[in-house]
Amino acid sequence: DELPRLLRDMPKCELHIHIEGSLEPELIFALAQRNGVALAYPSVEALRDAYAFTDLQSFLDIYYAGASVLLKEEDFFDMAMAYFRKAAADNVVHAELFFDPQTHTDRGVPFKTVIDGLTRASETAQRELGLSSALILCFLRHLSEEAALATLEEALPYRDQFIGVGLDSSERGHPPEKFARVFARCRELGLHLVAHAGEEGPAEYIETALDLLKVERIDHGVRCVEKPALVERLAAEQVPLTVCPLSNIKLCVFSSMDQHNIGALLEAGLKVTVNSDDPAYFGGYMNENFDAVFNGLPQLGPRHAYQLALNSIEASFASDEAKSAWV
Ligand code: ES4
Ligand code: ZN
Repeated sequence: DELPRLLRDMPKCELHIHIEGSLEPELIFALAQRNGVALAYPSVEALRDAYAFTDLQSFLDIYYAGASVLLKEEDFFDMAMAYFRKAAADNVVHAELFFDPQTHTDRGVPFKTVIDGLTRASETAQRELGLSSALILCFLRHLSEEAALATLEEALPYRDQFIGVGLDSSERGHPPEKFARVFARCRELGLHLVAHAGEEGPAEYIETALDLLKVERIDHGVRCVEKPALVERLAAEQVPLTVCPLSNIKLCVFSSMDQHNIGALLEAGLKVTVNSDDPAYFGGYMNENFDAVFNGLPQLGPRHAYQLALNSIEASFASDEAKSAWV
């Protein structure tokens, strides 16, 4: 069977990866030691054993705790380089990385420390691995819009080091319209716009993200199926959905991979992509996600694999010139 090799070898883009979610337990412990940070877990094994999530919030609590070891520019560099090596091994040719500056600035880590470490890793990955990448700044939706606006102001001196903004963290009770003003400002600045919507939150959040925030892609979006008219719209407008299959299983959005709707969405003509979300927490990087999807949904074959890879290239914010080199 050629399918496993095709999944592994085809060039692909990753469009939904929280770089703080690539922090493996071993690196968390190494950075805790290097920085003299105390952890609530006695060992790597004990930390990994705590990765049993019931919903998004139960994950976010442990994800923010893990990020507490990141203090110096070198820490952000080491974290991103570890991810880039994994991505390159999976034949990811281009990655767009989410980062959560508020998680760090609220602990007293300067914005510059965060973005300079990530930028230096991005440049190193291009040079040493031939992997292109870009950064997308995410606002934490459980915090206020005023806090997001302040973060944007802090980020503006580094405008050339990121290509867009997104919206992540706790979805329910924090609808897109809460961030209408900050997204309008980002739009004026010429930034790309994306938002998490329809992961745990309702299908309406996908509609308001598109109509009020004017996002270009929806992160997750799997709950669109609850509104048939929305599914039709997403297909007609070819709105990319950055779906994260292993994440959805670990956070109990679907009970198992054979229940996942990615195959149905793809068959319905939506511009679906496969992504790892928080690979250190959810059981794998890009190729583990592709393997899990194609093992769990045996109706999918090489034609679907090719379409998913093509979608990821087309839905990326890379230049047309770069894209034409990958197809
Ligand atoms: C996230 Cl899976 C997920 N959803 C929302 N926000 C996040 N931040 C990191 N991972
Ligand atoms: Zn995500």
